[in-house]
Amino acid sequence: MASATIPHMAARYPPNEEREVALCAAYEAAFGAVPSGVASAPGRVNLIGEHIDYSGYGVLPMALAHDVRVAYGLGQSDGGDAGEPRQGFVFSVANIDGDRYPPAELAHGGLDDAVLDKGAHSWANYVFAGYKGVLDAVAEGSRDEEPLGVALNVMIDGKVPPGSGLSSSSALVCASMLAAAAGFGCSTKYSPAEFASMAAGAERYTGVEGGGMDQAISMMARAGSALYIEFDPVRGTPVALPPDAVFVVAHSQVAANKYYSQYNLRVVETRLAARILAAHHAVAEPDACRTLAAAAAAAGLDLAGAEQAVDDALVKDKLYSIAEVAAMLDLSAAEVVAGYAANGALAGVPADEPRLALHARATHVYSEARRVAHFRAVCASGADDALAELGRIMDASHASCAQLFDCSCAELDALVASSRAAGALGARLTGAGWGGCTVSLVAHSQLDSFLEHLAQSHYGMSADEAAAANVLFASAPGSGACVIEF
Ligand code: ADP
Ligand code: NG1
Ligand code: MG
Repeated sequence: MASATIPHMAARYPPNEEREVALCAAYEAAFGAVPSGVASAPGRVNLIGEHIDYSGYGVLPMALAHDVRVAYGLGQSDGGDAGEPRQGFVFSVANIDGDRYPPAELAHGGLDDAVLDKGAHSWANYVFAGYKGVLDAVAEGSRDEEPLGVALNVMIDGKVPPGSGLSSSSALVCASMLAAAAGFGCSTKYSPAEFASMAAGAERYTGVEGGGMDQAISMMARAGSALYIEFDPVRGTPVALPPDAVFVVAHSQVAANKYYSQYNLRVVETRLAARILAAHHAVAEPDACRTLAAAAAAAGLDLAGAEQAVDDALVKDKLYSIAEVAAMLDLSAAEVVAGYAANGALAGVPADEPRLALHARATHVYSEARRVAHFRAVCASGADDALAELGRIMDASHASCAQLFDCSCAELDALVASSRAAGALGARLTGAGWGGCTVSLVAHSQLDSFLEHLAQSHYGMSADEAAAANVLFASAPGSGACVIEF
């Protein structure tokens, strides 16, 4: 049964766990007060279903043990009493790794002037985004004349490798959101699914037009199973993985920052493909088809039918220009950009430049959604050859990501090849790609030899050294976000 709220645990202060001791000491040093609690949220590894959440299709991630922790406490109000609301709210943000992530503040007088600068990448924006997501939710239930905000201090300690496709960004947004919600006194008011949806919307304030997978698994995970996550509305179904399967994460050692990647461009390509499919099938409300899932549903197509429809409506291997798409949709080029290219994804692209690989992107999405269904069916089957079949599905996913979605890179492809040579039954990139990590499926009996072989062949070190360097580790389905209150 899904839990009604994010788990809250009471704990004595000072804590005795090593990481929490250091985090709380850093908080005390920075803010001269004792924190009220610590919110934590995990990163994840996605097993199958890449780049399809923002097209409305279900995905299958599991939470990692690696998490982001946020110590929080109310700041000083103007009157000097902790927690007293005031007209000018200050949200003070600091990081245990202050050299890399310097302190920052979001000062505002209400909802309207709590604005993030999407035009620049800043680590603190992910923290501000979590706070602003709570502010938005609180604003819905408040009266206009109420000053809205809370004076809050937070200290961050993140252990999810950043820019690695393991969702450090969403772990940071989710943990920050829960810390802010605790500050606002509403951290038990929303369900994990509601928080997941709030956090997915909030992370878009950073300028990345993401789906909802990462926030959903971080808020909703339960130890012991992967989660099949569906959208609109967000919901999760636990999936038991075969007992002899181990999923191993390996790092390509290429950093992949989503803010600077082609991520938003992919979102636009899938949206445009959806709109063209809807027009091709003369559906009743084509403008309502913002995702490939919506377009297939409106046209009454199952996934195999949708893949066929892509062949009928779009030209294989063709790169479309904005002007060509505009002509197909009976719009101007400016209307295409204004209506479909969120967060400046087409900024600076000349209207007649052939840039949009619509057939390939849509074919990936529909075929990947089929692979997710196949993967779940194999997990449920208990068949003798289940692991071999899951491995084949993962291999096919990687090929589709690399060839059709163009989100791999030479280093990821090489790591996938090394992983197979080391004994993986299947391997693929995980997360957005263009660097970051792979996930490999390994039979439990082969785990030690796989880790040793891959560590030596790919990283030139022992398995223990690779684990210590956080570049190669076996993962088990971890638990979701929680709040510890002192
Ligand atoms: P991913 O989610 O795959 O790790 P993203 O590019 O989406 O990659 O997010 C990485 C960004 O998240 C970093 O550039 C940084 O701004 C922020 N971030 C992640 N972890 C931390 C951390 N521990 N402290 C501060 N910022 C972090
Ligand atoms: P990463 O690479 O972990 O930031 C991103 C998106 C997901 C999903 C995957 C690709 C965000 C917050 N995350 O993950 O929604 O689209 O890429 O499957 O944008
Ligand atoms: Mg991310």
